[in-house]
Amino acid sequence: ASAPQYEHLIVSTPKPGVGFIQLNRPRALNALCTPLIIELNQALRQFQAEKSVGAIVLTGSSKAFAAGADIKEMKDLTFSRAYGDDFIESWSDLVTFLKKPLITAINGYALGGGCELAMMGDILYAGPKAVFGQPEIKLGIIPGAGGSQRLTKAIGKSRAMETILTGENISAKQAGEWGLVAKVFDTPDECVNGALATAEKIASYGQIAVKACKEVVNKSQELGIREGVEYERRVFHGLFGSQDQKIGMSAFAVKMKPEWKNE
Ligand code: CO8
Repeated sequence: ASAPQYEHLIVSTPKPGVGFIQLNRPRALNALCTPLIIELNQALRQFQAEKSVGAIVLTGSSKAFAAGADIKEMKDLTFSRAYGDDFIESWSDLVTFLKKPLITAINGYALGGGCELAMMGDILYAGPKAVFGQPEIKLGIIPGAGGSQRLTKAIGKSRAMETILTGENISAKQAGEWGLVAKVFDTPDECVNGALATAEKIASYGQIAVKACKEVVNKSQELGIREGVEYERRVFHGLFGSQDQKIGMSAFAVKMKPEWKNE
C-alpha cells in the first residue's frame, strides 16, 4: 500500500521493524487539533497492521511534544456539541487498539492533552528540557484524555493532586525521579535516538512474545495482584504453544542466535 500523505505528521520507518511518527504542527507547538488526532489514529493503525513493524516511536519537536489539545478549537465548544459529537472519543482509540509497543520520546512541552498523549506510551523517554503538566485548571476545565488516571497511577495520588490542582509543571529531572519517564537523556536527539534504539531492540524479538509482554504488564494496571499473577501464568503457559518458544529455547541450548518466525 502506498504511504498516505499527512498534513500534521511525518511518518517513516527509519530502522528495521521500527515505525516512527513525528507530530508536525510547529506553528501551534503541536497543539492536538482534531485533524491531527485523526491522522495520528490512521498512522498508528497503519503500523499496527504492518507485519514488518515491531515497535513504534512517537515524538514531537525539540520545542514541543504537544502543547495540549487545541484551545482555539475548544474555545466555543458547548456541552451539547462535546457530548453529542463525542468530542475526544477518537483519543481513547489511540491506546486501546494498539497492541504493539509504543515509545513516546518527549522533548519540550507536554502539557494537557500533550501530557496525556505522552503517557499513552508504553515507555516514556524524556529529553533534558521536557516539561510535563496538566494546566487544564487554568482554563476552567479538567484533564479529559486520561490524565487524572494515568498521572496518578504513574506518580502517586499526592503528587498527581498537586500537579493537577495547581497546574504547575513537572521538569524532566523531576519526571525521571518520580518514575513518570523511564529515562532522561542529555539532548533532544539522544532522547529520540534512544527511543528508536529501544524500539529496534524490541522489534528484534519474536512479536508473539512482545505482544504478550505488553498485554500482561497492562493487565497489572487493572487487576489485583492475585488475579494478575494468574492471568500472567495463563499467558505464559500459552506461549509454549508458539513456535518462537521452541526457536528461542533451542537456539539458547546450541548457543545460536534465534531466528524468530513470529508464529
Ligand atoms: N492550543 C492551540 N494553540 C496553541 C496551544 C494550544 N494548546 N499551545 C500553543 N498554541 C499556539 C499559540 O496560540 C501560538 O499561536 P500564535 O502564534 O498564533 O499566537 C503558538 O502556538 C506558539 O505559542 P506561544 O506563543 O504561546 O509560545 P510560548 O513559547 O510563548 O509558550 C506555552 C509556550 C507555555 C506552551 C504556551 O503556548 C501555552 O501555555 N500553551 C497552552 C498550554 C495548555 O494550556 N495546554 C492545555 C490545553 S487543554 C487540554 O489539553 C485539555 C485536554 C483535554 C482532552 C483532550 C481534548 C482534545
